[in-house]
This record gives sequence, C-alpha cells and structure tokens, in this order.
Amino acid sequence: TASLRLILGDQLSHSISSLSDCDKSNDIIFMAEVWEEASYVKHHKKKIAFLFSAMRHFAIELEQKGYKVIYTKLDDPDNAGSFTAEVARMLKNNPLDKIVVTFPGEYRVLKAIESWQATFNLPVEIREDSRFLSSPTKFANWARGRTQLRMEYFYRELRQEFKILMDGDKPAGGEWNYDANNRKPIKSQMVIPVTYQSKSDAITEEVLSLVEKRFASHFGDLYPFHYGVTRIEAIAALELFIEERLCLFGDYQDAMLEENAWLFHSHLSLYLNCGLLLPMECIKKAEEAYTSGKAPLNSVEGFIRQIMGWREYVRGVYWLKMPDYAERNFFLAKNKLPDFYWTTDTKMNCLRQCITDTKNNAYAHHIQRLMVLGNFALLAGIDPKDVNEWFLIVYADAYEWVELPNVSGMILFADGGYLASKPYAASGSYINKMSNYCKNCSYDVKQKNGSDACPFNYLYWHFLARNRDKLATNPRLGMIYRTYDQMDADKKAQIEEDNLKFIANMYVNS
Ligand code: FAD
Ligand code: DLZ
Ligand code: SF4
Repeated sequence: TASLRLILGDQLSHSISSLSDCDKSNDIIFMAEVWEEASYVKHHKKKIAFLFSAMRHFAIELEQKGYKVIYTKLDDPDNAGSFTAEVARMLKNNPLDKIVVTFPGEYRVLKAIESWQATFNLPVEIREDSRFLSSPTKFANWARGRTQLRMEYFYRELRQEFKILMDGDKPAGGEWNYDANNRKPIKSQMVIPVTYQSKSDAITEEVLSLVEKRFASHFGDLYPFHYGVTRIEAIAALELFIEERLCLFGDYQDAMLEENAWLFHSHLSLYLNCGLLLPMECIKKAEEAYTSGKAPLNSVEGFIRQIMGWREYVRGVYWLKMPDYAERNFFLAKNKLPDFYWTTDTKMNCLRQCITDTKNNAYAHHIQRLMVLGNFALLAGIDPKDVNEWFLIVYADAYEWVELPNVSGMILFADGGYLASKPYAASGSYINKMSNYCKNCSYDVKQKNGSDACPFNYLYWHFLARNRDKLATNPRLGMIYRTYDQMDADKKAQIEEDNLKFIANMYVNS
C-alpha cells in the first residue's frame, strides 16, 4: 500500500508523527501553499513569507533524506487553492490507498480533514501531535470535574511528570514560582544583546518577491526580513538566546522599552509553533543553563513555565472548549476595533509603539500584547471577534490554538473566567511603571480625568463600573470595588463623561 503523508505549514518537524513509518519508496509526502490558508485572515506579510520559506526549505530537506515529496507553490498555475482541493488533485494524479496526517493546529482545519474519508472514500488516519508534552485527551482528563482551571497546578504536574527543575519530589530552589523577582522595569541605557538575525538565501528571496506581489494589501512590513527559516537557523537562535539573554529573561520579563522591541525575550515562538524547534529541547537547554550555573533560577523557571505551563495549558483549553470558545463574549463587548490598530495613528504613545513594533516585526512581546494592546481592547469594550482577528493576523507565531485562548481567555475574559482568575485590566500607572512610553505621550499618565488625562485611567474605572454585576463577586477584585465606592458622585460622573467622549472620538482622533 502507498499513502499520502500530508504536512501542514505548522508541522515542519522531522520527528512529526505523520512521517514516523513513512515508506520512502512508495509513500508520497505532500505540502502545499494554498490561497485559502494564506487569506482566510489577511496575515502579516512577514508571517506568510516566514512560513512559505520555512515550508520550502523543509520540503528540500525531506527530499535530501530520500523521501518522495510533492510541493505545490502558491503561484503554480494548477494550484487548486485549498487543502481539500489540493488533496483531491493529488489523489487524482497518484493512486494512493490512505491519507496520514498529524492532528492540525486549528479546529477549522480538523473539520476539513475529518470530512475527507467520506469525500475521497479513503481511510484518513489523524495521528496525535507528539511534539506537545500533553495531549487534548490528557488535558480533558485533568480538567474533568474542575469548574475553574488554573495553569499553575497543571504546570506543576508536568514538571513532576517530566522531572524538570525538580529536586527529588520538591521544586528546585524550594518554590514552584519566582514571579515576584520578575517584575523589574528596564533602563534605556541598558545594553541588550541583539537577537538572532539570518541572511536571506535564494529561496527566501523568491518567497519575498511572491509575497510582495500577491499580498501587497496585507498589513505589515515585509522588509527587513531576518527570521531564520530552517531548523539549523532556529537552533542557532535558541542557542544565542540561552547564551546571551536567558540570564536576564526573568528580571525584565514584564518590562517594555520604547527604543527596543526585543529586550530579553527569546523570540522563539514562531519557530516553536511551526515545528522548527521542539518545546522539550528548549526546556532542556534552559534547565541545563541553570544546572551549569549560566543562568539564575528566576529566569530559567520563568522561561520554562511559559513553554511547559502556558503553552500546553492554552492548547488544552482550546481543544477542550472549541468550537464554542470562539463565540464567547462574557461582557457583551461590541465596539469595533479602531483603525489605529492598523495605521498606528494614535496619540497614545504606548499603543503607537506596540503597534509599530508589531507592524515592523510581526512580533511584540508578551507584556506589550497583554498589558497594552490587549488591555486597551478589554477596557474599550472591543468585540472579541475583531480582537481575535487582529491578533491572528499580525503575529508570525499566531495560530488559532494559541492565539484564541490568549485573547479570549487571558486578556478579554470573554470566557467568564475559565482560563484566567481575573481580567488583566490595568490603568496607566501599570504601563508607566513597566515602561518609558508615558514620557513621550501627549497624554498625562498622572491625570485621572479630563481631556489631557491618560485614557487608560478613566477607561479602567468605567470598565469595572459597567461590568460590576459580572465581576463584583470575584474575590480578587473586592478591594478595587471598595476604592471605587469611596469616590464621590462628581468623580464617578466625570469618569462616565470622559469614557463617553473618548469612545465616541476613538474612531476619528485618539
Ligand atoms: P518568551 O517571552 O521568550 O517566552 C518563551 C516561550 O513561551 C514563547 O516562545 C512561547 O512559545 C511560550 N509562551 C509564552 N507565553 C505564552 C502564552 N501566554 N501562551 C502560549 N505560549 C506562551 N503566543 C503565540 O505563540 N501565538 C500567539 O498567537 C499568541 N497570541 C497572544 C495574544 C495575546 C493577547 C497574549 C497576551 C499573548 C499571546 N501569545 C501568543 C503568548 C506570548 O505573548 C507569546 O508566545 C510570546 O510573546 C512570544 O514571544 P517570545 O518567543 O519572545 O516569548
Ligand atoms: C498560516 C499558514 C499560511 C499563511 N499558509 C499556509 C499554506 O499555504 N499551507 C499550509 O500548509 N499551511 C499554511 N499556514 C499554516 C496553516 O494555516 C496551519 O498549518 C493550520 O492552521 C494548522 O491547522
Ligand atoms: Fe499610554 Fe497613558 Fe502612558 Fe500615554 S500616558 S503612554 S496613553 S499609559
């Protein structure tokens, strides 16, 4: 028998389960650049270029290993435009007995794959994605019977199961979590090692001109393009991070700086999510840096928690709660996303900087996404559908399994508190404490009301006041509501008025 081994764009790992028993002389590996995937949302130009170039490099590596590979480029005149239509075309040209594919990263794609057995009258084997440390089934078992999930407990179990940063049955250093040490603001003068930058080869150059031509109307800057596109380059990026930035990753994990978009973060998510890096190898390398004394525990534990904890946890929530999760809107937020999320044209310097970084790099770090871009969308009552679409478009690491729970669960609290214990709502003072954005802003972070006041200040109180019926019982918000109750009626009326004015103006001039 001969089977079709389909490799999707985010499955670029030589150890992918769909290839484990691939017969080099009979089976055909199939990869396709399809218009449907590249345009179902209008992805950032850099994201498309990164993925197409990485796919093309991966296909060549497979050929070099002796596999039979068929690869459809986007501009192939016979390209049928979608996964389903391309698989149909493949099967017409090559008599095959079976389709083998690894579990995809999006519900939408899973549903398409599940329909193929009937459409093509062939067995379709969907294999577990063993690159992850947990699985949808294991997560569902863990979640059963819990009304509220907490990442921290899930993460501790994985630490124990895989014996990572463990001292026998105790966590290394005695604590599971060193976050209290990981909230230092950063100074402009700080020397920050430059992140990994690759040089484009002929394959990348060809993809860049394809994207320039075919996706001209998409958001984002295509150039300069420095992302790695092969496993060798991704490993070089990982090693550079471990050598030069991991040691201070923890200290400055929450900091933001106008002059530097990258700071001490790893910038590895795009490689991890398309399969060029494996989560366990990143975890092991970081653990090694701790045991060999190269990096301190607060940094190493913080980094490992992001990958072993958050990354696995959000994937579990996604598969447990789809398809309903995409429809959740706990606060019934219905404002449209303001245009400045695309144009960068806003007087709010924090937003302008974070959107500009995103436009330039298809990257912003976690606190920019959470406490500026996401926090504003939460406070301004933007419709979760709009917010999710934006986040799925603009980042090179965005696939729905990881984007949706972070946006709807972590930042918008659209799931009513299933993923997170409270909304990450914050006023301007948080942004001022953790960044230098406020210094160059037209608004005054210290002013609470009026036309010069930082909008985050009154939007914050208005958000809490208008959603009181949904949030007041949350024990973590009790103190904040007591502060609100102590405000006099004039102050409350002022918040109401400022909010009203701001939202009305948001689409014209903000
Ligand atoms: P680092 O700070 O160096 O962290 C190391 C790794 O941990 C990351 O590479 C990533 O794989 C993992 N990680 C960290 N935080 C999370 C998290 N919350 N969820 C899942 N994995 C995490 N991450 C994505 O990969 N794709 C997305 O589409 C995405 N959308 C987000 C949207 C919002 C609103 C928020 C708040 C977060 C989102 N994240 C997303 C999570 C996180 O912001 C990015 O993973 C991180 O910024 C990537 O940069 P880095 O590689 O430098 O991460
Ligand atoms: C994100 C993306 C884009 C832009 N284009 C393609 C593509 O042309 N071919 C492909 O196989 N994958 C692409 N991807 C990634 C897919 O959307 C991703 O593999 C699925 O969403 C996972 O379920
Ligand atoms: Fe952002 Fe407010 Fe600071 Fe301006 S003053 S940068 S709007 S937090």
